[in-house]
This record gives sequence, C-alpha cells and structure tokens, in this order.
Amino acid sequence: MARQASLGTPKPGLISLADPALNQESPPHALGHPITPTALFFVRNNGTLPEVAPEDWRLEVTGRVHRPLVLRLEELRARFPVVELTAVLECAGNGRSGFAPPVPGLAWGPGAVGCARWTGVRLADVLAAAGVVEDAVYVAHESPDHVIGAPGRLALSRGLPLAKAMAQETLLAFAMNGAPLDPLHGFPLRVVAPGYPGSAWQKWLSRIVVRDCEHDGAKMTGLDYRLPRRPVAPGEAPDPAIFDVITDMPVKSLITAPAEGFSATGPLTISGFAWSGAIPVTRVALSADGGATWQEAPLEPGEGRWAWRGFEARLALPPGEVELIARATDAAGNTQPMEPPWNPRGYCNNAVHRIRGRIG
Ligand SMILES: Nc1nc2c(c(=O)[nH]1)N[C@H]1C(S)=C(S)[C@@H](COP(=O)(O)O)O[C@H]1N2
Ligand SMILES: [Mo]
Repeated sequence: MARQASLGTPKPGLISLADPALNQESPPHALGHPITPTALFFVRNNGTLPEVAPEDWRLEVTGRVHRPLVLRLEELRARFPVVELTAVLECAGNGRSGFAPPVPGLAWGPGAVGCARWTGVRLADVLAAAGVVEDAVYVAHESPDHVIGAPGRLALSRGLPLAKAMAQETLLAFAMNGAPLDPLHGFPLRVVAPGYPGSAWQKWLSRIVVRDCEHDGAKMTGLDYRLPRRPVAPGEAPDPAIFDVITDMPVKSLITAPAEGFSATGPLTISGFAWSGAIPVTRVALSADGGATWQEAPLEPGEGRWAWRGFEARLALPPGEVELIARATDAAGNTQPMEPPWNPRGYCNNAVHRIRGRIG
C-alpha cells in the first residue's frame, strides 16, 4: 500500500523544527489570510512520510461493525454526499516553546495552526454504511507512516469518541483548499475533526477500527496528547491516571500584522485571527500597555462555525517601544490567560499573543 517511505521535502518560507521528522511552522505574519494557502500551512509529522499509490489505496472499515467495508477513493466519493467546510487545524503542541520551565516535545512557536477548506465525506455516513454495533464507543485510525528507523512501528494511531466521529462536522477529507490533499497533508485521505487537536486529524488514513473502549494506539496512551484534570506542578511526578485525552482546543488568537520587530509611525492597524474549539469565539481585545487597558477589535463573521475569524483595530500609540497583546474570549466567557498554562507535556498553550515593535 505504501511505497518506500521518505521524510519529505520542506516547504520554502516556513520555519523548520529541529527533529528527524519533517515539522514546519508558519511565521505569524505569513498567516494573514482568511484561508491559509496550502504552501504556507504548517506540517506536523510524527514519523516518516508515506508515499501512497492511489491505485493501490483502500480504506478499510472494521471492528465493531455489522458490515465491514473496503472502499476505493472513487467509491467513497460516489457512495456518500460530498461536503465542504472551513476549519482551523491546530497542533495541541502549538506554542510549546512558551512554557517555563521548558517541557519535552517539539519546541513549536505560535505558528502550528492554519485554517483551510476541507472537502470530503462525513465519517458518520461511512460508519452508518458499515452499521456500528451497539457497544461501540470509539473509532481508531491507522495509517502507514512509521517511526523513523523502525519500520513496522506505527508513528501515530489516534481516534475519536464515537459521538465526535458521528458529528456532522467530522469528515474524511480528500481535498484541501480545492485541490487533492498534498502528500504532506495526508494524501489521499485524512480525518478532519474541527475543534479537536491536530493529532486527531489522522493523515494517510487507511483503516478505521470501531471499538468498544477508548483507543490505545501509538501516541494515544500515557501522557501523549493528554492534559491533567488537576494542575501538576513542574518537577512533580505526574500520575497518568489523572490525565485525559484532549478533545477540545481552547480559545486563542494570533496577531498576523504587524510582524514581530516592526517599526511604524502614526496610528497602527493591528490584525489577526481568533478561533476556538467546541465553544465559539466571540470577542477579541487588544492592549498596548501590558493588559492595563483593552480596546475591542471587531470580529469578522468567518467562513462558518469552525473557521477562524479575522479581527482588526487601529490604535493611536505614543512613540517608543511597545508590546501589542491580543486576547480572545469565547461564548462561555473563557478568555486567554496572560501567562502559559503550564502542564507536563506542554499542550494547549493559549496564552495571549504578544508582538513587540517600535513606534516613532
Ligand atoms: N498518520 C499521521 N497523521 C497525523 C500525524 C502523524 O504524524 N501521522 N500528525 C498529527 C498531528 S500531531 C497534527 S498537528 C496534524 C498536522 O496536520 P498537517 O501536517 O496537515 O498540518 O496531523 C496529524 N495527523
Ligand atoms: Mo499535533
């Protein structure tokens, strides 16, 4: 199914992370588009980059189902309604380099996020065709990518609670921004799970296993992509039993203009995007005085429920060094913290975004 695996070619213009696998983030100022161009979209690989031959590729649906399925891409398109939605994809580790004390894992800056148009079929429709058995609670996803240097050891096999797998917004996507998925983004088929961390968006999907218990595949257990139910202090030995799989991304924002290190004269236009997971984002405020005072930045509607929403405001600022801060709030009143919310593996850093520059 997968030919000799490679590690892929980096995208020009993105920031490559120090890692044997291909991992690249977008500089924030490159993200100033309502729809992130694929060429500028971050890449996160836990292992090799499988080269999938479309003619050999099949999607298998098995496990706790009445009618196991084996589908070619054309069958998937022909049998189920094709839908398109715009959704933010953010790595759970986005912003990890902001944690103090530092935590293990890829040292992402703020750019492991993007917003794209995804086209595919609903996972719910595929599962309905397979007939999910009554005791099913979870779906597991498998792909051919493997740990670098260890063929046969899957790089990542994650899954979704059945309710999310059945949700209208959860897709098996074959296209991104109107083009067939790029190999870097999961050609020929990937999971789209809006509001969930990027780890749930399985790339190069080849097999779905419906289960009667939470999945325990590669990077599903231990502390991987999990947060503790109560705060764990740095240095404290974490008890895996108090960790839960991350199933929702917190409210967040990103300033895309001006860029870090800017130099400007006169009133400054500040713009960017805000997004959230299950609870929609509703407001963004900006501060240029360390959070003492805030100015509301009106939000654009955005391309549907799961897209990010643009914000823009003009600030009249005195000459000198300045730090701009953006802070988003969701419909439940959750707001971005001023400092990163420390946790042992450095997930879900939704601290306010700060851009430093000079006026005058
Ligand atoms: N098969 C497979 N799917 C995967 C991964 C992976 O390593 N292997 N990485 C996941 C993680 S952690 C993230 S953040 C997203 C990144 O998607 P992208 O590379 O298309 O931006 O893919 C997810 N899907
Ligand atoms: Mo991720």
